[in-house]
Amino acid sequence: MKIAIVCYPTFGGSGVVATELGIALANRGHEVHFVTYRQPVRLSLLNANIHFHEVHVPEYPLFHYQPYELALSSKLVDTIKLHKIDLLHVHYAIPHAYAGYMAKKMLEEEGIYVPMITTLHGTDITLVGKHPFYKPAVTFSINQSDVVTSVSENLKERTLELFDIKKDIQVVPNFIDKGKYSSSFTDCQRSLMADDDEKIITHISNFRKVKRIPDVVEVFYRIQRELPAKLVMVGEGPQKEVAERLCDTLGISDKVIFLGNSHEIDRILCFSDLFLLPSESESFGLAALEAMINKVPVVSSNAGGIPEVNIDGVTGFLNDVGDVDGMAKNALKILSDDEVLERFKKNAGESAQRFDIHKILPQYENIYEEAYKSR
Ligand code: GMT
Repeated sequence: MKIAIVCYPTFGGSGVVATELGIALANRGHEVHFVTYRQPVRLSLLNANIHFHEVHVPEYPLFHYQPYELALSSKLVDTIKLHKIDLLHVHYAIPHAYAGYMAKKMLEEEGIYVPMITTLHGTDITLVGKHPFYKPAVTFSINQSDVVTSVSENLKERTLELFDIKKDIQVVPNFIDKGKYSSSFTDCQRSLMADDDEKIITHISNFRKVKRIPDVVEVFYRIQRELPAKLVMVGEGPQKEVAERLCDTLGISDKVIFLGNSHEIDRILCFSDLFLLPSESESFGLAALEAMINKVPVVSSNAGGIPEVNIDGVTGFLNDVGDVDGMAKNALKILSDDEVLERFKKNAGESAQRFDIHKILPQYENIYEEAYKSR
């Protein structure tokens, strides 16, 4: 099939999922066209089946806000016509489902019918989308999608609670390409980060408030009082400075390494002993899954869809949001005994395989085929 994918091209989970999906579809022989404002961070164009179409939004002084949705919907119309696209898959409802709907309607005027699949990712529903300023448009564009998918059962439930949705929502969980990690490199450079006797705790995110970054530092503070440890913080965002200041206040700056954004998180996870994800809300927690496939146990909050990924007492532990004492205790349960740590590492790696891309990709392909047939 010829598939147009719309996503955010950034380090965020929805962009990563959309990009990895596109790459996997291209490897299966589909022709994939990414339409977005920048080349997605995980996208390499070295594949004859992958195309990238950049959406330009020219600055015009009259516009206080530049109309991205308008430019995106026009770009979609042109791309779909020029490349004879069969199907449109938009990731993250705002504003992609809205722009996709407009493109569909414009194309219908010319007798071209292209089904639209909308995948809900989380904050497009639980944080931004439910705001009264956006809610009517989000509800409308979800209801106008030909197929709606969500990345977890929990996100499906939240969407049905928060919006007046008339469409069935199919749950297609996020996935991981095990093949990418199975090579587990021989040069995992643990010694660059920590001494032999130190445990390495890792957090990866976009450092937004929803991730509860101060909780990561507080949990680590409690851990390092009990055993030698380092904290590796990966990512960029508004709460990074808050974290740096808190580390300074707690006197642990020399034990915390801030690495910024990274394209090579597997090279960091390969030497990690534990992953912390204390988020306020999380539709799925792709970062936790990426940790697990690298055999890193997860101590997390029990928010949103995280319990569908991190299994309490098996792949890590779950605590209530904000329970930093509980999270630290559970982290120490795993880290204090090498046999226990090995068991959790093994469990994490095995459990992550539930989300192997080869199990999830056919679900998307079936959805595409059904949508295409009923157009
Ligand atoms: O977590 C973020 O803030 C980024 C956000 C995004 O839109 O990229 O992530 C959401 O989508 C990911 C991929 O489906 C999920 O794994 C994350 O759990 C979800 N984030 C939230 O719900 C807060």
